[in-house]
Amino acid sequence: MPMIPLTRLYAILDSSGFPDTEALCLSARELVAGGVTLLQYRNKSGNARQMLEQAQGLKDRLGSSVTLIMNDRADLCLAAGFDGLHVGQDDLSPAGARAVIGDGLWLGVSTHNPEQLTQADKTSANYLAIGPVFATLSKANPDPVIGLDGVRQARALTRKPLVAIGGITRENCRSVIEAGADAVAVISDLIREPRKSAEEFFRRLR
Ligand code: 3NM
Repeated sequence: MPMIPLTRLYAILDSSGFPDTEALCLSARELVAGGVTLLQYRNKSGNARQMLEQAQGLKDRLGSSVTLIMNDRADLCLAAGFDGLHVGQDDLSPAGARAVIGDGLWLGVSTHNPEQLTQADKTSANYLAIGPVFATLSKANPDPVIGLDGVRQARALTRKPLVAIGGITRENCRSVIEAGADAVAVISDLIREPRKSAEEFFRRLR
């Protein structure tokens, strides 16, 4: 699989943080104004129809200025014309996901411990995620916190681009990159003031 250009900030828009599609898209535009070029759409509670509508809304408004990644749903990734798919341990397997999306799109895989990371490293995933690095309120039933040591350990186990996730903020992001992550994925610390917060992440991650 080709190496992909990961930017240091990987923004995740979780639909649960927004009252409607307009608010979601507004936040996305603010993130892009703040320099974000890699954005995941995550919706763990909506039905497929609503999800596709929101995803298409994002795609229409953001165009090709951003790499758009769909969480979990390979079908909606294709239907919305997204650039990639992100799967977790309970979603389609990496091989199954790849069979649906084909070779041209990005595939990311969530892992939570060295065993899962080692397994995912053998797949066609273009990048691997590891977490939660710190405590998080954004995920139901999160795995145990791995800390910065978990990031260092993960770094030693893969040469694929490594995305750290879970409880990462402007305050602690630098330490996560210094522990070996190529990028930080963030939900909560981008919600309140997306543009300002994204700009600050980029400043601290230079
Ligand atoms: N996945 P926040 S932690 C979506 O451990 C997600 O794989 C995780 O949100 C994992 O930046 C997490 O608000 C939540 O902590 C990240």
